[in-house]
Amino acid sequence: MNVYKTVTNLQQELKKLRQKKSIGFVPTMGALHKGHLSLIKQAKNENDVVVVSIFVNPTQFDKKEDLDNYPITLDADKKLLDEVGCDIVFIPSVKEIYSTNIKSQHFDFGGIEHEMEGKFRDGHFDGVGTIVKRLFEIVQPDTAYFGEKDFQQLQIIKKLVEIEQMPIKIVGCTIFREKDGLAMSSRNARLTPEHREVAPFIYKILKKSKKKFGTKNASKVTKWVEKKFKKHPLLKLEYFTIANEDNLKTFEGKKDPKSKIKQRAFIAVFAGKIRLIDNLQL
Ligand code: PAJ
Repeated sequence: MNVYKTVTNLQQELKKLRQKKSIGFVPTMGALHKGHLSLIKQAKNENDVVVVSIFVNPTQFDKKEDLDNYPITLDADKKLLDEVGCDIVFIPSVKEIYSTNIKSQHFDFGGIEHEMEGKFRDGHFDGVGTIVKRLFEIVQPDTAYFGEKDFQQLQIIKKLVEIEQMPIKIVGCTIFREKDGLAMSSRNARLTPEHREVAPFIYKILKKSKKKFGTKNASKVTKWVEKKFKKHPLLKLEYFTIANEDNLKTFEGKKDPKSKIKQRAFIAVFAGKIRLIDNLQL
């Protein structure tokens, strides 16, 4: 596996490869776990060459504390990437990416940026759009892989390539979970043992909501979830929303099995100081 820290060196290598080989790309912020690796394995199956980037992007953090506490495990990451057969890893510095102007570009993603995460994380999707656009320009992959774990992010990236007219196929990958159902996340390692023990409650509630949504309308299911969390001693609900997958607008009615538009339940929960998100197609 080749490791590159500068755009120039990476592009020199990619220029040669691009003539004959398809390039799959998986952008990450490191602290890799099996969720990330599942994306890389899929990219590996579908492309000749796999590029992974590791870059903790400062402009997508709305809280400085969150950025400062973001886990950095570069040696372990490189080992995992090697084992899973990654060909190229790009680990740029902040200066390499942003020069001296560490600012986001402002994007209009047609409204999906204002729903759910957009309401609670100011400027987050401008930061994500800025870094992914920059990485796409640098790597110019044929296909890029994103997890459904961050479903709103996945939809934003699909919109980004459309707006910027980038010839890149965006592939969404299913959520990889712990045995007890907790969605894998770099943040899980920061949970206290008590919070880690109760965290699978989030996925259990999502599954129960799915069952209930079969017969009850979405607002009723939402109220039921809110009541469940009010009673929970350790987990604090930030939001639970049933929304359309395409425009991410809140859906309040009953499930229509004939409709082409699917709904998904989205949830954000505080387990102590750690914010966890998850979602499930209904
Ligand atoms: P990061 O949180 O490191 O995630 C990198 C990719 O892994 C994202 O596409 C994310 O959705 C996916 N992922 C994380 N946990 C997953 C899980 N349990 N199952 C499946 N996929 C999972 O998301 C980011 O970084 C950044 O915002 C980034 C896109 C790199 C831009 O900075």
